Amino acid sequence: MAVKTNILDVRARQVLDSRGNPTVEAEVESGRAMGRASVPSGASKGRHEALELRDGGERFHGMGVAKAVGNVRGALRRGVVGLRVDDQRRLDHKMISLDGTPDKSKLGANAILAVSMASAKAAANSNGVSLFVQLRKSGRYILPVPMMNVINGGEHAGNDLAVQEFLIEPVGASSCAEAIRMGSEVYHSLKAILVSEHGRGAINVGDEGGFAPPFRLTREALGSIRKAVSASGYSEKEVKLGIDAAASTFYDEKSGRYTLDGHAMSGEALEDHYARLRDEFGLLTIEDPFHEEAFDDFASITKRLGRSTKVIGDDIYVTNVARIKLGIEKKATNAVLIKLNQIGTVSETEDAIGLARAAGWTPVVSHRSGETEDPFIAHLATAFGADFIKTGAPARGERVAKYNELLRIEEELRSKAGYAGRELG
Ligand code: 2PG
Ligand code: MG
Repeated sequence: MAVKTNILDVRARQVLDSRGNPTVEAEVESGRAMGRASVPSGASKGRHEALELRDGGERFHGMGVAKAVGNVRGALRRGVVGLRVDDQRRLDHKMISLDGTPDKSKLGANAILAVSMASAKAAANSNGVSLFVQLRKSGRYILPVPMMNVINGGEHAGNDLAVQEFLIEPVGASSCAEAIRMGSEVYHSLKAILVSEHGRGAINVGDEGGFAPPFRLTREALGSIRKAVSASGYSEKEVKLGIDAAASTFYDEKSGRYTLDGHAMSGEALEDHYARLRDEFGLLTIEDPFHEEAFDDFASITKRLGRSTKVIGDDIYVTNVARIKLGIEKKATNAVLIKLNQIGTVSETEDAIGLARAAGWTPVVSHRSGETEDPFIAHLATAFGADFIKTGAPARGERVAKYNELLRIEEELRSKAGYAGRELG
């Protein structure tokens, strides 16, 4: 006989993500409560990510996830009904073994992750606690520094900026709520500066809610953000800048060169270019400076800039413990981006964060460019003590869903919560 905390039923459906593409939403029902979760989807994906199962064919231009939804309703439901809703590891490992492939390509990482996340929420709701408490029950919680993507380029926007993301990081705030206020103020100052200097067309936004001005050069984008920080009354120490180059997207495998800022560059020349940008703009974070297999180039820039800059690996690691281990061996970076859907279960995501922490690296919990209104990652970042959370501009519903959830979490924790900012500045 099932007790009240066992999984009684699992449901799933197709819903739309923020780019208007279908994605998987699942519901896990325990005797006491229900948990609902939906999965995000990337545009600049790492080659080694777990597989996002898409239908192909004509419906939704091939982007349908009816097969993944079918897998939740069929194989996954049959496999997990009866398991304890609060034994996340057992549940996740059951689904991993039902799939049986290294990249979750049989059932789809989107199917498996939706159930994994929904189950964590069902457990929290069954116990009457917030999700972050369910994910980690003890210890002092530290709220992450928001990394807000205020200018979009690369595959996230229709402009000519090769660098994908230009981020503001309010490390000088005294709380997460204050950081979110500072971020919103800088975002609006930037909007005014872009309108007055480049006209109203410059404030159209990209996939993550950041502006997509008609710039070509990395320096133009960073320069206007720096102006916005100062126009908002903040110093460069209080609000740091960062970039996600997503360099695989401007790397040409044939020539071995990167095309950025009007030049085709070798890895070495690109490192020099980043070093100059770092010196000029005091970049606190540089994500994916090189393509996703360039462990040695990553190690070289980390050695050179890593004392004061977080070199973050995203596409190179894809939240995969085996690849992060390789990175640790090679001293490739000093920080790692964490995305649930790159690996496909909550437990494996927790393991990736734990491994990074043990190596002294900085974990950065991240959204995807295609998101839903699900605020799961706000809880994940709080529960596992991520130093940063990257979840887009302080605008657009699917982005602010996460920032607003952090406000609620901080309010719930009151003085019991710290803010990760100060030590990072
Ligand atoms: C990234 C992400 C999120 P995408 O590269 O870090 O900002 O983009 O989801 O398109 O991979
Ligand atoms: Mg990235």
